[in-house]
Amino acid sequence: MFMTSVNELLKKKLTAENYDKLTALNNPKMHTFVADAIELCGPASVFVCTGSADDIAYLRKLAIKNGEEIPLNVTGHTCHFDGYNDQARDKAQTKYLLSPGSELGESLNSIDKSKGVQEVRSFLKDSMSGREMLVCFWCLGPPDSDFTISCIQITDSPYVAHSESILYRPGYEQFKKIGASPNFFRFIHSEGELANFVSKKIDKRRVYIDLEEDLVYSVNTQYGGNTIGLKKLALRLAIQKASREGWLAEHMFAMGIHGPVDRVTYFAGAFPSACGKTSTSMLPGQTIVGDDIAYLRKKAGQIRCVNVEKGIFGIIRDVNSKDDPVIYEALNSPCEVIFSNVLIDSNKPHWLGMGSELPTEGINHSGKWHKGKTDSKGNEITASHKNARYCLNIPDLGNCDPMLDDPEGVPLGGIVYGGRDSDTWVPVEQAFNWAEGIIIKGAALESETTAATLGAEGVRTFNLMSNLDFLSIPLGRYIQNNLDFEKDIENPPLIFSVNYFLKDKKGKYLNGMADKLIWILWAELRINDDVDAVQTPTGFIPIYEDLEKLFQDNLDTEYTQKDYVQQFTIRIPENLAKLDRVEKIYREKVADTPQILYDIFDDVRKRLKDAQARHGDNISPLDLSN
Ligand code: SPV
Ligand code: MN
Repeated sequence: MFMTSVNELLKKKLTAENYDKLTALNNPKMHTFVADAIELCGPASVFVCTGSADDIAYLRKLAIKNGEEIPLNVTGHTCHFDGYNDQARDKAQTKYLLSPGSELGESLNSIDKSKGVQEVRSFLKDSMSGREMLVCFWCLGPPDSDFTISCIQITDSPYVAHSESILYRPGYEQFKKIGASPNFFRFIHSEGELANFVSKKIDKRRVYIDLEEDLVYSVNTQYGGNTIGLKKLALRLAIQKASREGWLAEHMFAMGIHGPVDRVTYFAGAFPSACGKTSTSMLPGQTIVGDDIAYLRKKAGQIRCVNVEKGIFGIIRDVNSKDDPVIYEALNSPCEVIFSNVLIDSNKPHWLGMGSELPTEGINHSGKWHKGKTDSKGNEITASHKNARYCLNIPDLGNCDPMLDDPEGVPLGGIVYGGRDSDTWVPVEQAFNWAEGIIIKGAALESETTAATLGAEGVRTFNLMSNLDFLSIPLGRYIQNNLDFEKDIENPPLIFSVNYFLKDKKGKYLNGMADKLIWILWAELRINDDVDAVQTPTGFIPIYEDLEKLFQDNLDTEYTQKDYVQQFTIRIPENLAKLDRVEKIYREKVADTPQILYDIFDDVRKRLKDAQARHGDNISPLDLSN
């Protein structure tokens, strides 16, 4: 489109006020994007959100007015429903648009670019007719920092725009600062045709990502993971950008762990969805920087990290006053919260595991609901969906870390990798060094599946760095980038694995929910050289007496030597099987796996076998020395 016609179109379709707001940003590429979206999607009107209090209030009101959100009793609280079959990220229909000659490796889902663009644009054609197009500006990371990435989101869903106003920092002023620069991320979303306020054409749900253009299309869906551009769609763009520029974009929380006296040590942690990531970032007595996505950069010989977001889109299931007091408090206080896919009764939200009895009827993602209701396949519909969520501002939490918005980020002392693992890893273990941490903790991460993505639950799946769903570069290159990242860093963060889901032979969990605090506090002590450790074939584990004291001091519970032995027994056959399982995936599916991965796997396998020859299949930590 020529600039004159862009300008004419904008002038014609926007009110004078909205036109002025848009053109106060002098960015031709952005103007062309908006004009093209208007031509394609055919909205009835266009609203430009500057992030001012009035504009944000407008989005909130619109979400309620058009029925996408329902106001609840507590001031600031609303509820949104996604369609019955639109409750999670759609991995199958999320694809990279690949130009001829580009290569991403066979593990990444892609579609020929011209075919994909044509398809998704045909679904977007006139998709906003009769509705208002919302044009919003946000940024990833704190503004005015090396981490900042400017973004524009176009959507016809005020729920999406409202969620983004909670989750991201305002970007309009930042956009002014980038001037005419073409370097920003673009997201275009339409919920498509609606029935009862939810996307109707689920079979035409698509999320297509154009890495060459830093542009993502999303259509015929409302679920946040598919629609909130700055969340998982931006993570894909950021991973590619980071790879080009020498930093890391990770599916990680960030938090301050408060050690002895006034010491704060910052951690980042990667866990697949629904494996304890948010609850780790919310550990009692600690401070949260972020719960989902972090950017890591090297600065002055240190690795520093920011939360890309300023809010949480967290799983609400099992949030109760006992296990998650800080979140529970916010969910019951007058502040801005969007509940999604919970059960509503008398204008109050209810969810599985909230710690009180649930009503036997109400409204949920299936419509009018009563206990025992089944869906068309005969499956019982639970009161709230297992992936039901809340969306709130981190500064509304009592434990918000003061460094949340620091443009320099927080200095990282430790990195944690964890998954849902019933039988292999011990509750916490420190890798011997950076490379081993990246390879046998991060790149070997597996998890038993949960409700956060569509598909069967409870299946053990490979998920390196918990970032597999979002990788936009070949897996081997991603691993190599992680390995290289410690270069020029004098004291790289220590790398740990954690496992909150270890079970005994009868299938009973060996740890309580609260125990995770102890594993992380121990890691904090290790980083600061305060405690010694026991050496295993795969890393360093705690000495019993240190855990005994940590349990006593922090949870006021007795931690017996029997607990310790049971939890920290090194399960050799399971560890060997895991290495074989994961290595097979790399050999068969990841053509560019760095050789060092196989070398480290071989070293570790040898150490495990030597230990097995000496001690047998199950090695008590008491038989290992420090
Ligand atoms: C996750 O599933 O990892 C989430 C929620 O954080 S989503 O927005 O769906 O990605
Ligand atoms: Mn996530």
